[in-house]
Amino acid sequence: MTTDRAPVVTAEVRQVALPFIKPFVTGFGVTASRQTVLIHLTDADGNEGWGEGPALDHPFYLPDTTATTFGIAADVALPLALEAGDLSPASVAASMGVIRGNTFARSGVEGAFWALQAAAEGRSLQELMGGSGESVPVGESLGIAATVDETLEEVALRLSEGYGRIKLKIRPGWDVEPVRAVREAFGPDVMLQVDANAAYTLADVDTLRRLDDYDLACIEQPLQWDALLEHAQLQRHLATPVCLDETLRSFEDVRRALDIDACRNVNLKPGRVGGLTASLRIAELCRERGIALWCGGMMESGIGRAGNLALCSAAGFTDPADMSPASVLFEWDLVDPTFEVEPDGTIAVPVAPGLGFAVRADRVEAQTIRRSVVLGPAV
Ligand code: OSB
Ligand code: MG
Repeated sequence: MTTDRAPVVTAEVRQVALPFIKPFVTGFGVTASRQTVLIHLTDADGNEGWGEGPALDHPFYLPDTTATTFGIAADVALPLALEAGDLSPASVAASMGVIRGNTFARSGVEGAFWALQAAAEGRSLQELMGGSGESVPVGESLGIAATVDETLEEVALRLSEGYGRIKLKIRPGWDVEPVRAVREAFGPDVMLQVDANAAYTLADVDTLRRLDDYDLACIEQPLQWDALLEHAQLQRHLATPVCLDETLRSFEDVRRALDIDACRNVNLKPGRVGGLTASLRIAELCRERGIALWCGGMMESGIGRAGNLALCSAAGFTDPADMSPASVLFEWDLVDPTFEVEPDGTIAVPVAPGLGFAVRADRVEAQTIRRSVVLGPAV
């Protein structure tokens, strides 16, 4: 199926500014600006592939940043990928396998090769990934607000729009109170969970245990980003399932976490685990082990979201995805038309061949901060 592929003729990496509607406030601080990294390929038949490496501008979520992602993608990951025997995503992932960490860079490059292969074969990303179904259920991830009333207002809005699950960002001083208020205002049937973005330590176990009273689907990343063992200790004291985000940066990380019961719920972000190939393996592992699994988000543009949407239509995904549409996050998207959440709380999975969305190359060009054209071998 991947034989006789036309060669790649252009390959470039871009750092692009996305126009945030408002800052995103979490347990790791305030994120006021959002730049992302795009990888763009064309082949000799005129097919295109776009990928996105959605690290944040700063190293307060994980060590990767927009700048490190741009540099590693341009200097190492994309040159290695171009040397892969065939251009299939699996070969590209294998050839980038010598890179340690830098998962967002590897994921962005691999994503571009997924989209290119889909375009070359005239198939959708969903078909290529073996997904099924017309749409996927989604929830909303709410940043920390100035007041509980503001939070209640936004939850009411999202529930009225159909979102099937609410995730509240928490941090010390903003945890039991907003959770109690949301549970009391919207009742027991709303699927509710929290995300601490690593803002607590084991000394906070009493506070975290109080959250057991609110029937949360999970507590996401309560402890430090690399605190695998501590999460296993914490899970023993909590009825609520621990979900890991920051700590899980590869297939092996997920396997280890499940082996020691450090989490009973998995947030899977392709960017964070190094790409869609690793993501599909993780989904299979979670399915075998009967672990709750959902697709997280990195406030990607529609370019990154395209891969996420196809991914979470594959087997193994049990819970709604973090997939706020561009209309919630940005002034506009890099794809046009972009997607919206339907009244039934789902987003339609793109069916068009290739990426599945039309990229607004004019916006990409206008928003580009820097660009690197890859011509030669890896550093
Ligand atoms: O912790 O899940 C997180 C965004 C950036 C970095 C970390 C996280 C998030 C989100 C966003 O919660 C969810 C989305 O992309 O819609
Ligand atoms: Mg998270």
